[in-house]
Amino acid sequence: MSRLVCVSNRISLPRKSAAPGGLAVGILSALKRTGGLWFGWGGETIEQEPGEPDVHIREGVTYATIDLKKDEFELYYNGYANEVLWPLFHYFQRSMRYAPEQRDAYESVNRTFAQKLAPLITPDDVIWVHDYHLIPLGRRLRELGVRRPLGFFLHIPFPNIEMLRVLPAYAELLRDLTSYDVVGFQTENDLHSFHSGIEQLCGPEALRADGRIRVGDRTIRAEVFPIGIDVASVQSEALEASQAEVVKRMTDSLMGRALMIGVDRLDYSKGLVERFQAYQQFLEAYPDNLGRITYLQIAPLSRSDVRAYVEIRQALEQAAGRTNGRFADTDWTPIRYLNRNFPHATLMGLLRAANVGIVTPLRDGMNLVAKEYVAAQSAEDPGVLILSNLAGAARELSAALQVNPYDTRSVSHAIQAALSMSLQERRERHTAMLQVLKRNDIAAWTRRFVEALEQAHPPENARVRLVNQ
Ligand code: GDG
Repeated sequence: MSRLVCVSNRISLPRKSAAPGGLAVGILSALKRTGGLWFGWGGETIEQEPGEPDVHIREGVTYATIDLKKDEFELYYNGYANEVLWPLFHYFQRSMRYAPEQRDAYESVNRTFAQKLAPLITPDDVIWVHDYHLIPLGRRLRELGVRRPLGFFLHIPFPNIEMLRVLPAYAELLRDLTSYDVVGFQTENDLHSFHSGIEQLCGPEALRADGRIRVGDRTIRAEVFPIGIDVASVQSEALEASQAEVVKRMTDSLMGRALMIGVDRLDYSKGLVERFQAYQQFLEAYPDNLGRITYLQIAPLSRSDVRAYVEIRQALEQAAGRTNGRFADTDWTPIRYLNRNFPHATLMGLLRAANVGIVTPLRDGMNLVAKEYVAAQSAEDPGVLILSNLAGAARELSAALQVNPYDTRSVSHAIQAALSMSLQERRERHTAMLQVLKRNDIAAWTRRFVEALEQAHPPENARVRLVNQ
């Protein structure tokens, strides 16, 4: 059996206090099965050139972390990854801030990743690269003579060619994706978008009838691998945490009111401004609910150095303040808005306590919180999931109350429908969704991707000729 090498922008060593987030749980579950190596940035920036990786072994998994140069990191991470690729891939063209130096830094950091990783690769390895920060890494590894199977999985949406063309280096980005042997997307939509790019770059004959893609003298696999969650672990975390002090204190403080919960990184793609608006419209349209519902929004800060994230934070503080100022009473606050982090298990306990889970991103690759909300519910008395039809998860979770997140009036009606839904309907919807989650859980996701990688035929000559070269 091959050794699995996972590569992601950021890795964090397992800590006792906090369970890692969704992507990290996925990578760890894959690595723990095969034993393997996780390579990435360790979280430190330095003034000088990065040295050799720091290597730690924990529970059979090897972690190799590198430092990155401070000035380059800013341009690569805050700049190209999060001010160019992230907004564009989420169809927020107006939030994109392009500067050529950012792209230079992005290329340079990917070269550094390749140079530091290549010497660690052994003849048994299969290499799985994660997410938009590292698209050029595969090509760079091939240039350094790496001949093992290379896979890439995109956690966020892939835009249609008409949106992708806004990126000055879009052809190079598509070319870089074709240097992998396996390219994975969250949904059929993303795969179709990738096909639209390949068709433009290589001509329609590149898309073969069996779904494979012919690029020069190579054939690559581009497929859909929707990420799942560890259902059993979320269920037991949620059940256990429902007895924890912090969750009990929260439920006691509701004084019998209904609870609606949202959990999202503070990011403009998550649709929080529109969600706050929808909640305000709900309170206006259904005044019987005044004093009878609490909306708990947990939104840990992320990417605080990027301007768009500072702006969204201000907009949300104002919106929450407006609604609370207008509707709150001496013993009731309509929105509890928190910018702090919680341990994963506590979050699962809070999700379980909520009658309504509201997940309304304006665009999302998958959205694990939607899946976690469903898994965290009690089967006897489950809550209702309101889910954006623009989240990747909407495809699998068709039994959620689906909404268009921009249509705030419909979202306000959906909140009312969720609160008044019969127990029988709540159970039927929950059972249907849980079945889907169990069928495609995190283990199935990693197994399918690793199998595809193991079947891949990397090019004979590692210094492969790529399209348009
Ligand atoms: C990207 C894509 C795709 C949240 N707050 C805390 C915390 N979380 C956990 C959640 C969940 C994960 O973080 C967030 O995952 P999402 O999928 O909801 O969103 P992104 O961070 O944008 O993830 C997304 C995902 O990658 C995986 O492919 O689904 O579309 O954008 O697991 O529970 N965890 C802890 N404390 C918190 O305060 N410990």
